[in-house]
Amino acid sequence: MCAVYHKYLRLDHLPHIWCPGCGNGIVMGAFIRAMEDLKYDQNEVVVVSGIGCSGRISGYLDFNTLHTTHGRALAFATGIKAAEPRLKIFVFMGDGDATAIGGNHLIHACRRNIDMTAIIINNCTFGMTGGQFSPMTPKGKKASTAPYGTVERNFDIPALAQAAGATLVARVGIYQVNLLRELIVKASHHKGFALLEVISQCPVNYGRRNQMGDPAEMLEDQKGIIKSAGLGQGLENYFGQIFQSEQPEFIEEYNKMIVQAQKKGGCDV
Ligand SMILES: Cc1ncc(C[n+]2csc(CCOP(=O)(O)OP(=O)(O)O)c2C)c(N)n1
Repeated sequence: MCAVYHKYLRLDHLPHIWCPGCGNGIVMGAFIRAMEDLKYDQNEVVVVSGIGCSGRISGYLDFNTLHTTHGRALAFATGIKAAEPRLKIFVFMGDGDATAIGGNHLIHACRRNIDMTAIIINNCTFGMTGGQFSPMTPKGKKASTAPYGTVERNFDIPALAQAAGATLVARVGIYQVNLLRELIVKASHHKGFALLEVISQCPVNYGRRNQMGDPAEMLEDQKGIIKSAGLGQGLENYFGQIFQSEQPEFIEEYNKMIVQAQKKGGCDV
């Protein structure tokens, strides 16, 4: 990586823990390039992550960072934003982190339309713990907990987020790394809750079990994953920005309520 980007990395924390062919490093690379485009002061950026292989991203980045508990990254991020609204918040989650144990936090962050950028790295599995099926494992695919293939349907993350109230929603594949960089910039400029689903690959705990070939072949396969993810939602084969709207943002609304309550001399509770 070009030395200009080294300032965004905690070089003393490298080498990273990710397996060869993993998509997490590609997402992190796109993120630091987007930071260069955004020209934020590193001290005004907060990177929050949950637990999982993808959750390690916060440890390698030299911003204000918080590596939180499994599924709770958005809850921590909400607290930070409420306390210091001037900060630019980016939240990294795995698909298990965001849609299984953290699924409730996800829908409510969308509903509140709180101003932050959430990035779900969807490798279709619980990667760190050995490849259990997650709510994003496509039906029929094998997992350590589904040796004959899972019988459940997966969520469609963009459709879920849009229905729950997120105001910018996008889906991008790992191989579309420049588009990912652009979408991170756009999401950060957006006032409200922006959600990016990055379709990624876990060659070791998911690809190998499903005979999906090498990491390059898994990148080819991402188009198919996107097709099955959007089935029936009108989002088949959809890459890039899917939805954007303008809705009141949570912190702004909350502050308005405080001003009103103070004018009236307090609430009657
Ligand atoms: C409360 C709690 N439950 C379970 C775990 C075990 N755990 C650690 S990482 C992980 C899987 C993470 O999978 P995912 O979020 O998809 O991220 P990936 O590792 O694939 O990037 C689990 C279940 C935990 N650390 N904490």
